Amino acid sequence: MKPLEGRISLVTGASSGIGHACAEIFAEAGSRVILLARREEKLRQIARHIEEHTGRSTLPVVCDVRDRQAVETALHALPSEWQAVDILINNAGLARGLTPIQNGSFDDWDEMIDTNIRGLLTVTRLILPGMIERGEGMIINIGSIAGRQVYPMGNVYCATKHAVRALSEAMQMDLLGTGVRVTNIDPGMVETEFSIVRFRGNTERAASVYAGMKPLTARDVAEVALFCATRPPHVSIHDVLIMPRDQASSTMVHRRT
Ligand code: NDP
Ligand code: 8X3
Repeated sequence: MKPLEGRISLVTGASSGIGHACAEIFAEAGSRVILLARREEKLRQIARHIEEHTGRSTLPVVCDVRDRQAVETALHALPSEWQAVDILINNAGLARGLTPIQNGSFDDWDEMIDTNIRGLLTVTRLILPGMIERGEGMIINIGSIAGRQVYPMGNVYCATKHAVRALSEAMQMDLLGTGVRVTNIDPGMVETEFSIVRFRGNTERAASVYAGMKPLTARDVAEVALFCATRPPHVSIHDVLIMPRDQASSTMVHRRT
C-alpha cells in the first residue's frame, strides 16, 4: 500500500514548477490530487499526464487565489468525494521585478501581496474547518529563503515571504490540539518559471539568475514536502530550509564562470 493511499491533496500553483512537481509526487505516493491555478490548458494537460502516469484521479480547478469570491465558489463546488482535503500545499506565489523600494510599482506590490499572502490565507481559511472537524490534516506552506533573509531590491517579495513564515508559526500555535500539522518549507534558488515571471518573460535575464551554478529542481523541493507529509501522525516537521549546494545565503552564490 502506498503511503498516501486514500488521501486527498490540494496543491495551489500546480500548473508549473514546485506545485506541478508536488502534484505529481503526491499522486505517485497514492494521493488523489486537486490541482489549482489560473492557466486552464496547462492545468488540464498536467492533470491528464499525472492520471496516465500514476493511475490516481486528479481534479483541475481553474481559479485565481487573489479572487476570494472565486476561490470560495470553486472550493464549495468541489464534488462531495473531493471535499475532505487531507493535505493542503499552499504554493501559488510569485515575484515581480527586482527594483529599489523608492522606484517600486504599486501594481507589482499589490500582485505579490494579494497572491503570496492574501491568497494563501483565503485558501487556508476555507480548507481548515473541514480538517479541524475531522481531527486531522496537514498544511504545507511554501515560503522561501527570502522569508528569512532580505536581499537588495527584493523588498516586497521578501516581506511577503516573511509573512508566510509568520503565518506558518501562527498556524502551528493556533492549531495546537486540533490534529492539524503545519510545515513551512523555505527553498533557496529553484529553476522553474519563477524568474521568467519575475522578469516578465525576459528569458535571457531569467536564465542569468542561474548562470554558472546548479539550482534546485522543483522535484527536489517536492521530495521534501512528501517526506514531511509521510511522517507518522504524531510527528510534525515545523520548518525546513533547503538550499542548492552552490548557495550559502540569499546573496552568496558560488558560480563557475
Ligand atoms: P512558477 O512560476 O513555476 O509557479 C508558480 C505557480 O503559482 C504557477 O502554477 C502559477 O500558475 C501559480 N500562481 C501564480 N499566481 C497565482 C494566482 N493568482 N492564483 C493561482 N495560482 C497562481 O514558480 P515556482 O514553482 O518557483 O514557485 C512556487 C512557489 O515557490 C512560490 O510561492 C515561490 O515564491 C516559491 N519559491 C520559489 C523559489 C524559486 O527559486 N523558484 C524559491 C523559493 C520559494 P498560473 O500562472 O497558471 O496561475
Ligand atoms: C525565490 C528565491 O532568492 O529569488 O523565493 O528570492 S529568491
